[in-house]
Amino acid sequence: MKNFDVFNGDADGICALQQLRLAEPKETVLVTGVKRDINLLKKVTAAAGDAVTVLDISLDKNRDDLLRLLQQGVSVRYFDHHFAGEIPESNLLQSFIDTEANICTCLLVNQYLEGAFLPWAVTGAFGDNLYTAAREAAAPLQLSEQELEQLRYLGTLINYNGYGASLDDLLFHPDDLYRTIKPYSDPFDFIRDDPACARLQQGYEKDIASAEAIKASYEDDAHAIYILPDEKWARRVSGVFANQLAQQYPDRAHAMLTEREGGYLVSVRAPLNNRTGADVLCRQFATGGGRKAAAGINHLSTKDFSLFREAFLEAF
Ligand SMILES: [Mn+2]
Repeated sequence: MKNFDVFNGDADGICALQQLRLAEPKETVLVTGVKRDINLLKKVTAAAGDAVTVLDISLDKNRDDLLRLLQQGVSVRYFDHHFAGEIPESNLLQSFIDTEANICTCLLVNQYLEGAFLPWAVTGAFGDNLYTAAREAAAPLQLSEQELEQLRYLGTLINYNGYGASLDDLLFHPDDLYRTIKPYSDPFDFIRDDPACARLQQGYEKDIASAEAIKASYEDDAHAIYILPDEKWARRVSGVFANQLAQQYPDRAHAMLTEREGGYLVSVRAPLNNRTGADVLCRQFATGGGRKAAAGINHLSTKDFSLFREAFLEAF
């Protein structure tokens, strides 16, 4: 019998798995990818009696492969906070799904484990940009401001590592990063002792400094549009840079465009203080989609840039 751990390559996915495997140590096959690669269940070839744990990827987006596995007699345990649609009926499926805005997969696993590895849950929640929820969850730990800041920073670093168009853009393959973190039951030990943490920090600080050197291509009180170049560092940092801007300017909507193949990859964040409208805006374009608070367009051609700008200004 084989065990599979299928997890999003971002902080929420990695920190959720970290809690679970500290509580239930087990040799498992790891299946993950860059943060945007969410069609992960299709990579699982399992047989009757095998067990799959799924963390932080939409059930709706993986429905066909979930049904395939259940039909093959594979048992599945599913933790997630993305849109799920109808949850299949099967006694082989255990699901822990909550799409409430202030919940992430780490916090769901934390509930499941009754707080056994809470500092890792807090780290992942910060990484998912849920600062308020992370702080509330951390209350029983009675951490100082400085310690909370350390966990916030670690969450940001792990989250940063997941961004890229392909694995080739990343500093660490997410499964390698997980294996590096795995021995640490306490994130403060990882921060203090592991060279991988220093490596992430160096990469992040360098990339974010490059991003901060770029001037907004449009800016007013309610909007900002940034255009980043077609470079690895830009693909790595665009997501965390957008999160950082959202925290700095919570009343502003942000559009992050990364140049690619005669156009742009677009990521839109609704204002943090009014997290709605991003999906409707992006769906006006052929390759757009996403959630109310955060959405994107896979390819916006250069000639449609002004059209996009008008629609963005209109939307928020
Ligand atoms: Mn998440």
